[in-house]
Amino acid sequence: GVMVTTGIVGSSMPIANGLAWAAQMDGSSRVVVAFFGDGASNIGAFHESLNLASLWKLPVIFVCPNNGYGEHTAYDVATSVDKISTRAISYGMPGFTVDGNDPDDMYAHMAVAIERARAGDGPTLLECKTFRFLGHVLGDDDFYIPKEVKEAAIANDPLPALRARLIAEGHASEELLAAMQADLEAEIADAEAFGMASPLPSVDELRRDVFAEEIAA
Ligand SMILES: Cc1ncc(C[n+]2csc(CCOP(=O)(O)OP(=O)(O)O)c2C)c(N)n1
Ligand SMILES: [Mg+2]
Repeated sequence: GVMVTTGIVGSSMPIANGLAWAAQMDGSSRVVVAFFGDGASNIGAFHESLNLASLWKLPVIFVCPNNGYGEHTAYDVATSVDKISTRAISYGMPGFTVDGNDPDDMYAHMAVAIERARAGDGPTLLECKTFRFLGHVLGDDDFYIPKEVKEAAIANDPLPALRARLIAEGHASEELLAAMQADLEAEIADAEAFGMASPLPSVDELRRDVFAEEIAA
């Protein structure tokens, strides 16, 4: 169900609207989830997309992992609101700030948003607070992130915490999780090998899936 990824900041939202509109026209129960960063929420496409999605009650969920930085720019110096979720008010849709590092909080909010989308009530905006452990690009020494802030975030890494919790609550054993991890790593390695061994796509593919009817080059 992963329809598209793109390197253009803010471009996931209009695309998600198109896919959600298609789902609505088909009368299917599909729900579309658009991911984008805190920086992307300052791009025009964010505002246009939320407006249209709300107006047309599209089955889409706008999920913004707010990691506090857009490239090398801290949230506070680039964004006019304390919480991105409040921007939902302008477009007449529910908006929530969620602990993006807490699986239970994420599950609960996504469940409500999916139910709302499927019921034909329209979109939801979820701002999911998180952090990033590395700089924006390779070779970026992230000098612009206060050292203690980063250290505190790493100490609160949600993945080891979830792993420990799954074991403590008896949902999984250490052996099961290790086996799952090994399987997934092997699958990723296979996919990478397949990609590297595959021929480059032909130029003819450039226009494929762009228009309903193929337009001759
Ligand atoms: C339209 C556009 N402008 C600028 C860039 C360069 N750029 C790449 S990532 C980025 C910052 C994105 O920040 P955010 O939305 O917070 O996403 P994050 O990297 O934190 O997930 C920028 C400005 C781009 N890819 N596309
Ligand atoms: Mg960001």
